[in-house]
Amino acid sequence: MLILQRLSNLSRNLNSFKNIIQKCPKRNESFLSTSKSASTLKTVLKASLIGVSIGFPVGVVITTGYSWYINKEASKTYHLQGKVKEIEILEEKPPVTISRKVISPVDTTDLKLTLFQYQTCPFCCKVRVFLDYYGISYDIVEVDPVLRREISWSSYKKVPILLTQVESGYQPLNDSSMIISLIASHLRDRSQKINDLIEYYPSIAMHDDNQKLKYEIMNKYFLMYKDASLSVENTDNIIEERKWRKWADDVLVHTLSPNVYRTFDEAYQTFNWFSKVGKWEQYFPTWERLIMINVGATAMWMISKRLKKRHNLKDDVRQSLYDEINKWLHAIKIRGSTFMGGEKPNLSDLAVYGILKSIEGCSAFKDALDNTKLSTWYDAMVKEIETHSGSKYLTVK
Ligand SMILES: N[C@@H](CCC(=O)N[C@@H](CS)C(=O)NCC(=O)O)C(=O)O
Ligand SMILES: *[C@@H]1O[C@H](CO)[C@@H](O)[C@H](O)[C@H]1NC(C)=O
Ligand SMILES: CC(=O)N[C@H]1CO[C@H](CO)[C@@H](O)[C@@H]1O
Repeated sequence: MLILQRLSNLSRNLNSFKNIIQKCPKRNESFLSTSKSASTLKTVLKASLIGVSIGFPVGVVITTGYSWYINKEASKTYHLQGKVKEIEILEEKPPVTISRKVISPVDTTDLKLTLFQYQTCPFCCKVRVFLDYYGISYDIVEVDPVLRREISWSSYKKVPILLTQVESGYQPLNDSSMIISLIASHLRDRSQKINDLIEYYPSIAMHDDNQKLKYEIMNKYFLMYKDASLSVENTDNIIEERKWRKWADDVLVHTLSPNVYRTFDEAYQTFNWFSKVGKWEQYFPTWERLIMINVGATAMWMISKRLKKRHNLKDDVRQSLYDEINKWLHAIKIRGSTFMGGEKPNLSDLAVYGILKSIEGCSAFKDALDNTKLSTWYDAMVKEIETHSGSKYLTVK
């Protein structure tokens, strides 16, 4: 949902809209009305030559100045490059009310987990699907996407956050893909404790393409196989699984927003569905829920246009969604099996399913079912998750 983050971008968006609306028609008007007479044309040409000769250096100065400024800002943080973020651990459980408990009858792990989430955030859906598939019990805390008081104890400000009980206290885990890789590594070999595994997923400071300092979680798509020797065939499968997990986060997920907020009506319907399945009525006061729906729908509808451009979606955004889904289905077809993981789902099946599940109640999802062959794989996944079929493969220990 990224609501707040996008809301804060809203004013910037509005500004660029205003620029487009104000600039384009004016330019066309003046061109049409002056092209009739040769002398005015000459004047215009001369004026625009002057315009160009002034505009070009001004442009160069502005661009150089801007990148000088960006580099100057970046230079203040270059000494932080490569810095490893210290891992925070809590002594006490944060005082929050559990929204609901998911109790699995087949849970053989002794994991004590609390998931801080938005019900329809694709990254949170991914984590829930993973836990449900393996039949692991967990508590859920539904976070208010506007005020986010429920995660005020955390310096990491996104969801999902998975709070795990460990010997020395409560260990929060930050990112959906890291959470899944870490817990999956633990499930393969329970002698690898959460506290030990966390060392393999450090957050390291780096500068991105825009010279902005950010922390990147290392190895987030990697499982830790410690000492296990793997066959070449297994290695191939692992690489494929990793590739599609990354694709789910980097590509598939970006087709969602422009689709579910495509028109104002669709955005409004989408937020009403969020409210329903997120049980906003139950968890949040009415005024807060109405703000979330109305402001959210309006903002996202406007912002989705920009997201469409940023992620290079087609003008008909549905087509981009179908294209990506077809890419996925085609790759499974080539493998000649029900799932990417073969006869049983692997982590990439779980990730793609989780992400698509986050839009289940939107018309974009219905359209995707009608216009692609998604349903065969999707229905098979629904069954796997509902029956916690992954629990069969967990060794009791
Ligand atoms: N890479 C993170 C992304 C998580 C993320 O972007 N979460 C969104 C919700 S979908 C969020 O919490 N954004 C901040 C906000 O909404 O204020 C993950 O995979 O967990
Ligand atoms: C989660 O993020 C916070 C804030 O960036 C950081 O302090 C903490 O150590 C991170 N936790 C893990 C397990 O990486
Ligand atoms: C975690 C998991 O179940 N991974 C599986 C992914 O799929 C391959 C087969 O393609 C299996 O070998 C992995 O065990």
